[in-house]
Amino acid sequence: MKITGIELRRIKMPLVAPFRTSFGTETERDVLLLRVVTPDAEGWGECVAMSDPLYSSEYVDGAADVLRRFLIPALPAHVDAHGVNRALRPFKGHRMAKAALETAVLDAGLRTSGESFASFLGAEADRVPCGVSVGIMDSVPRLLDAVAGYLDEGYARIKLKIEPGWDLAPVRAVRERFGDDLLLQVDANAAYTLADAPHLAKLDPLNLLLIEQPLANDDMVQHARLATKITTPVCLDESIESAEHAAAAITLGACSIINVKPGRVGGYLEARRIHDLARAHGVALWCGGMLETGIGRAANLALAAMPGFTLPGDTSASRRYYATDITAPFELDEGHLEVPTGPGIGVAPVPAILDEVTVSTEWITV
Ligand code: NPQ
Ligand code: MG
Repeated sequence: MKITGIELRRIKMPLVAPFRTSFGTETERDVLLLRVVTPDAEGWGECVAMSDPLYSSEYVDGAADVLRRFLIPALPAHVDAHGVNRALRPFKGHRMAKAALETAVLDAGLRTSGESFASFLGAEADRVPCGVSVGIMDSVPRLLDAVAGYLDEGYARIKLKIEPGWDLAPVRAVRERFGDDLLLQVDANAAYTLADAPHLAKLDPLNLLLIEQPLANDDMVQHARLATKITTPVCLDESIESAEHAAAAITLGACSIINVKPGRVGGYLEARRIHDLARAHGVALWCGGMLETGIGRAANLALAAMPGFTLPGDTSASRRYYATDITAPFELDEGHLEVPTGPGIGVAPVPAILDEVTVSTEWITV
């Protein structure tokens, strides 16, 4: 496939409500979109980096810079997704930028051949159960109202963001109010240290599905220690940036569950490697979320439909984050989202909506 050029487009999407995690509060999503243009088709990719390097070291301006300065110029004249992966391999890090480029090229190629992203990945389900991530709130009553609202919408699983000072009381309150059958898990975004193990063990009686990334991203050994001190299963998010990291975590016993985010691991091909590895080791997977627009959401649904993804993901409906999505909105149906079946990722931005949220565009000839 020959690439004519690539458009970098910055959009600004207001969130329906502020989203607070242990690393900060977001009120709008600053997104970099890639549009790969070929003679036969266009492909889309969404970069999941945040505007500030708070979740990981990547940030949107940095991703745009490395794309225009190094990654896009390294593409061969004729390329497929595996070729992109190979061409980008010499450059260290910048996995979210690489993932966006690989996805856009993959989408263009699949649209040309007429195959869906789900079929390409080896997905088996045609709909996936969805969970929702609930931010840190000002008070427990507000949290209970928010959770009640999401359960009314049909979400199959609730994830509560936690941090020191916002953990035992809110999680206990949610468990007490909504009962033992609620699928409930927590995400600390690296806010604790191993010294907090006795405190985190107080979550044990609450029957959580998992605790996600309790310790720092580079604390793999400490996560293995923590896993022996608490009964809640440990799930890793930030720590897993590649299939090699996943193999190390599994060998160490640092986690029994992995949150897979294609952006964090450098793309869907790497995400598929992690899928195959984890499945072979009986490690459960679920698809994470980075407040994606419909573009990233569509591709994540294809991933979440692979057979190793056995837990509900953070693949929420469009309206969880955005009053108006840039694609046709994804809407819950009995707690599930449908996996797109059209060629490529199966969705495209609505031009008028996209123009309205666009802050800047840049065209790079390849
Ligand atoms: C997580 N996501 O699993 C993340 C982290 C996260 C859905 O909980 C702007 C952009 C704000 C990306 C806040 C969920 C964000 C963000 C949190 C990602 O750890
Ligand atoms: Mg997380």
